[in-house]
Amino acid sequence: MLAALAASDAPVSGEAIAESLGLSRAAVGKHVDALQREGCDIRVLKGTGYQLMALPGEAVPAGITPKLHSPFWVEVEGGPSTESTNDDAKALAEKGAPEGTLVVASQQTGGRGRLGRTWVSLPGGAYASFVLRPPVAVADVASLALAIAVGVATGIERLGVAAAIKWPNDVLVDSEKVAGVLLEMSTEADSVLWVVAGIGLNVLAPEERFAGAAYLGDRLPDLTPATACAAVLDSVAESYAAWVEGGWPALREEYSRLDALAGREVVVRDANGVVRAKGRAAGTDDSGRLLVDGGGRVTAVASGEVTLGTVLT
Ligand code: BT5
Repeated sequence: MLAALAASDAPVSGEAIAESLGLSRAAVGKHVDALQREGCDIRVLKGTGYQLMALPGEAVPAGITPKLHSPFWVEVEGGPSTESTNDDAKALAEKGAPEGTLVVASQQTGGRGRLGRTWVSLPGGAYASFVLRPPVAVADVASLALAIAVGVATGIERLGVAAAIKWPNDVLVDSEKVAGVLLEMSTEADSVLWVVAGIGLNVLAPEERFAGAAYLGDRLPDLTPATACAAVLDSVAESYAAWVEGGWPALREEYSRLDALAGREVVVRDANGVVRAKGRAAGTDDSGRLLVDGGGRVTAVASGEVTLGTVLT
């Protein structure tokens, strides 16, 4: 059964497997269930068949540990499914987990975005959250999400796919969202006790694609979620180290190269939908705030939602 699936990079129909092994279709389904329980990552494509994506040890999270090369990652936890890796990492942070503690999952039942939004977390993606204890003042954490986005985008580029960043936390491929970053933190007076950073990364496209989403597997058909996640995380460890050392200015040049907004007409709204700035996006200041040039008057925006207008030439 496994051999029949492993022999093909493409999906294999249930009928073809049943015929070659002399089994009923129902028996094929049961074998697939059993292989999935053993840790094989098998995609079930309704009406098409089955595709072996990863052997045991290749799936997130078991497969990720051997693929992580940065010494930053001190502990890897997680399982096939959880409600939210951010919640799991926050619980570990509260219990004193050190910086570099990582929680990964192959799917989430309650994946979260910012401002109470949902992060669609189907199997085939990678969901990772990690504990940071940055030695900076609370106000300086503002640019950390963007620093992590730089790491995610750079990691995707190292896999061989061109990526871009839409301020403040979207990573794009072909102008569509391939990853999002969510930061949560605990503070005491002006000190940061911990930050938990979460990354949701779309790798294998599900049968029902999320509108506006990009999937790395469309560009790299052999890519597994574990490989993609490890590459991105190692790159994030680098961008985080650069940020701790030199703050946002240390990453600004790299960001400029990845900036999806540069020179474009944007409207920035706050969480209540109130317009905070309107004009041409002009990079970031030293604190990672978005600069918006509204016809000579430049506004620096610390947070908000960006809507793209027309491209200015
Ligand atoms: C984000 O929020 O982009 C942050 C997403 C962080 C998810 C990770 S997964 C691991 C960790 N555990 C969690 O529970 N969360 C973190 P935001 O900028 O608010 O964007 C959310 C919006 O992105 C939604 O309202 C949708 O429009 C869109 N979206 C949701 N799921 C998506 C997906 N899988 N691919 C592309 N876009 C998606």
